[in-house]
Amino acid sequence: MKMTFRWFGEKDDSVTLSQIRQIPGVSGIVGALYDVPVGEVWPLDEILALKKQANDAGLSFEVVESVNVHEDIKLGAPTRDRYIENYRRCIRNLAKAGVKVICYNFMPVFDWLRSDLAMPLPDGSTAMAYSNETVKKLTPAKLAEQVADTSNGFVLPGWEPDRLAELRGVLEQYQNIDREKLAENLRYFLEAIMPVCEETGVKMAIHPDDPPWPLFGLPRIVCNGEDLEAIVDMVDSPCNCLTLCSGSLGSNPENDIPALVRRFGARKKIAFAHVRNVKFCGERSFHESAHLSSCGSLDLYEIMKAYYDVGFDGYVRPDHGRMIWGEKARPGYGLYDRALGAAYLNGLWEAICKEEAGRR
Ligand SMILES: [Mn+2]
Repeated sequence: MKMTFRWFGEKDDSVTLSQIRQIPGVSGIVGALYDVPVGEVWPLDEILALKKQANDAGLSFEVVESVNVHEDIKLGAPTRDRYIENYRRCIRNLAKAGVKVICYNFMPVFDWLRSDLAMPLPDGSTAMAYSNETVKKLTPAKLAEQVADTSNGFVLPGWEPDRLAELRGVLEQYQNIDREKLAENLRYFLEAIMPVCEETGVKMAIHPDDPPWPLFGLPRIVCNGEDLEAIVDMVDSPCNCLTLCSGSLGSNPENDIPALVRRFGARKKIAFAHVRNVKFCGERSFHESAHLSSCGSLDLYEIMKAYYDVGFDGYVRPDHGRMIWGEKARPGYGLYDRALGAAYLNGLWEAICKEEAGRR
């Protein structure tokens, strides 16, 4: 298990590389080039500069989150081949810089979605939350506005202004896209990029839909075990893998996360593990919590035990944290609570390893 930490770059993150370097057990960053427009090729020199920054700080850079998939690819538009070719070139450039895993998602229009970016918790911290009642009353445009207003001044990935400016047009384009069509477009994309992945050894790791249910009538195809199975079986390649995000999938109580880890870990399909906790608070409603099992609805010990049992040796990172100790940071991505999360996951892992070693 290689513990990593997401970093948004020098210009756009309140957290520094030297702070990340001091979190015990964290050996690398998960990064991206955030100023390259979706659909364009990431320049090799810029990727190498990011890698050098990380390496100079004593951290590796082997995981990218995310290379976003252009909307035309998801829509299956006639222009998709140009964007797919760019994606292939991007994979090659990332491979040249030593990147091993690319996290991506295939969510129409909206990346992750929350109704509240700073819900107060009883201990005085705040966390991101999703209330079905609230979202039902909002239009996509209203929700986008609300996210922009409450993001502490950061532009959140998936919620870039240029993307939101085209919101209405894009939503209309999806009117003829159902689940089957969207899945077919994913298959087309994967078939086109897998040869490059196999040649370069780069694994594509799809992130589950967040939250894992349909929104505003848009189709969703990465919501549960059945969906994940359909995707890994869609194109048979060792590079067609998953980012198993416990918090995203775990927002639906019907998703048994340890069982999913065992099911796909045994097939070596989990390239990247996002591990965090959520607390259920009603039908399709939840808030994010501290990583500890006792703070949320998921059993993090059972999740880490499942990773151990399948011999997981991929990349892991603590996922969203709460905002604590007065920190002002990108919602979900402050330093303190994620560092506590990493320490906790490392603690669970050490205990599981020693317990199992004693058994043998
Ligand atoms: Mn995640």
